[in-house]
Amino acid sequence: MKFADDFVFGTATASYQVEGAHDEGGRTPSIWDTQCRTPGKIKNGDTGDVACDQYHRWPEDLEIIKGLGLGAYRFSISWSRVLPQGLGEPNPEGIAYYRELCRSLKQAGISPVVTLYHWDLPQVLEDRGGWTVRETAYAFADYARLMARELGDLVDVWSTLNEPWCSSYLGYASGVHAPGRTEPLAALQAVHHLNLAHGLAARALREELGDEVPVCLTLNLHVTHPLTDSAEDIAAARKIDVVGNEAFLMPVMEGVLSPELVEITREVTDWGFVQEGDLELCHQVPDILGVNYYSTSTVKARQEGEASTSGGHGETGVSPWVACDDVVFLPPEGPLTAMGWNQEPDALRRLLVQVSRRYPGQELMVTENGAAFSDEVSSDGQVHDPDRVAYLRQHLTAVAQAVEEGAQVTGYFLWSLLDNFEWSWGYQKRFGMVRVDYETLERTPKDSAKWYADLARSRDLDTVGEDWVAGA
Ligand code: PNW
Repeated sequence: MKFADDFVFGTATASYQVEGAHDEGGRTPSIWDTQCRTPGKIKNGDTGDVACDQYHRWPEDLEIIKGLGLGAYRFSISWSRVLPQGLGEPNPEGIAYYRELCRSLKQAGISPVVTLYHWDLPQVLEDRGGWTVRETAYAFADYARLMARELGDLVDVWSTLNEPWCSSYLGYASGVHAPGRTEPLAALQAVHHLNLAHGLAARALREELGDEVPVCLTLNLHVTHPLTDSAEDIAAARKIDVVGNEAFLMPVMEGVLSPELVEITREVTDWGFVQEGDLELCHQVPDILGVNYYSTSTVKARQEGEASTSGGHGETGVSPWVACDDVVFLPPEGPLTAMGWNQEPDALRRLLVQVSRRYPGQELMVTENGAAFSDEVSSDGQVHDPDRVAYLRQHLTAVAQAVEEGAQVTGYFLWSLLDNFEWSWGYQKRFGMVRVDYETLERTPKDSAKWYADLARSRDLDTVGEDWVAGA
């Protein structure tokens, strides 16, 4: 099985997870700086203050990406680094940093794929209501326009939002993510204002850059199985599909607020905060729909007297699944990754094919896929991570099969380039194909990096990396 010559093999990171330099170069705090300073929110009290120090060490990281022969680097811009007040006066030092990074990537033949929002909202904007207020969506569009003007000549793909599901439901319903609020109504307001933010920003990018430069939106589409084929269990799975996926897909792809979503959430809100004309504004079909995929869930209808579950997404005890108390998430079945997530590669194939059938002609990219495992440095100084190699092989096979079945998937971005700050888990979970020693910040490519480089070179899943298979 071979990938086409123009299929993009890339890798991804996000500003707060790798940059560090939290108080340098004019950057102001984001909601994640605040979250990390709130006791009990992050394992081990970890913060992104230093992270992988990519702010200073990016030339080394660029060399690594180049050495692996990858075609694209997906990274995100720290909003509060370029606009310290969230809006208004830009910070030239912050802009210069990203210009230099993009320019150097291009010079090295690596496409910059830029995400404008990977969860690090300027704290000043959260203080004014964050994603619960529509002003934040307008501020985001202004920020997008500024970036288009400043970096437009250097960026190959513009992605508006990364996983608005996480920003809204983990940020405002379960509180596992910043800003750590646990208010169902706020979460649904955030859903709408994030959709609006995508729409307004996509329009601004298109106005500034024309239709040639692709605009992307990245969603973590949830694959949810009903435990049995009973009508109740099927309805439970559909509920998760609506609250998790339709909440974003329908406004952005179709210009519609899902009637099922309105029905499910009617005890929380009448959606009166959706103003006349908003859905038209949300309706900016991305040139590329980015799909982030890691694992799947199985659910069933809750029986009377049965406890509800949090849906496996954190430990505040409050579920991110607004208005889904009657849905029970089953414990995932092994082999699990270090996150406790199950592995179901074929679900990625089905998901890509399904999305393609629903939106014929839609270009897709897998903007994130990967896994955390408990990698150790072995006595030879190398990091042998056969579990990750197997995970990648299986999931890339699923992508190739989806392409064979007609899905228009044009790229794959391995999450992540580096071990990095894994949000509420801190540095405990390692997703990198390159190991980071958090004492010395030294980078060591794992076996998986060598395997991935091999694939990017040969494009052939049948012959890739036999040397890197465990024990071979
Ligand atoms: C994604 N969930 O996060 C993010 O885009 C990355 O920043 C992150 O490091 C990576 O996946 C690994 O976790 C997710 O609870 C976090 O369903 C949580 C969920 C999904 C994705």
